[in-house]
Amino acid sequence: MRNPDEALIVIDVQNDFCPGGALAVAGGDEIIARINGLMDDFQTIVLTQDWHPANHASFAANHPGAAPFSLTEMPYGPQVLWPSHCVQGTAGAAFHPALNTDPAQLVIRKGFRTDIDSYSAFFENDKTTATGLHGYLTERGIRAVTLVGLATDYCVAYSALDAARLGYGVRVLEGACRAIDLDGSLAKARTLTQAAGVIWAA
Ligand code: VGL
Ligand code: ZN
Repeated sequence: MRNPDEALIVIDVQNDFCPGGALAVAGGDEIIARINGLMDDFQTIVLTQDWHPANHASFAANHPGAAPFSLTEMPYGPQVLWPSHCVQGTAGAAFHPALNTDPAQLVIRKGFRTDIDSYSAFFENDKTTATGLHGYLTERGIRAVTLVGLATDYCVAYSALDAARLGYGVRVLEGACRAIDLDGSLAKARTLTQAAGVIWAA
């Protein structure tokens, strides 16, 4: 059992990020058995769920002429335009059926505001709109977080960076994550988060 001041944060283990899904991450489903096992070690477990309205600004389909995986400029900075994914209430947005959701005490939904994407479990992509997770973890006395899930180089890495900036001890278990790896995004994510003090473990 880990210390009671440590939380396991399971990022976006949803059907659309697994093989066959709308924004499938290669091998996304391979991590689920290990994540289920890790849950036995933690007393605080949080799941995040990417949860977009169909007209979400991060969807290429909502930008006429734009190709999926191209970049656009949002008021808060550059934004990748994704294939439509994790639309609220759809099967693609549901947790993968193999994920054990029973031990989780909190599900944080993110990306539900039409005009802002939200990679991080703590802040939306404008870097100021809070999801409420920091308040929850603070009230539960959590000082360190272990991050696992999908995708390593987007939602996991952005969550890790914010957690480090908020003062948590942060560990990413890379073997319990899978990456999209778009234009070197995985290497960039590793460099940025390590510079912020995030520990990458197998
Ligand atoms: C994610 C791209 C778009 C993720 C979510 O979970 O990493 N990536 N929405
Ligand atoms: Zn998304």
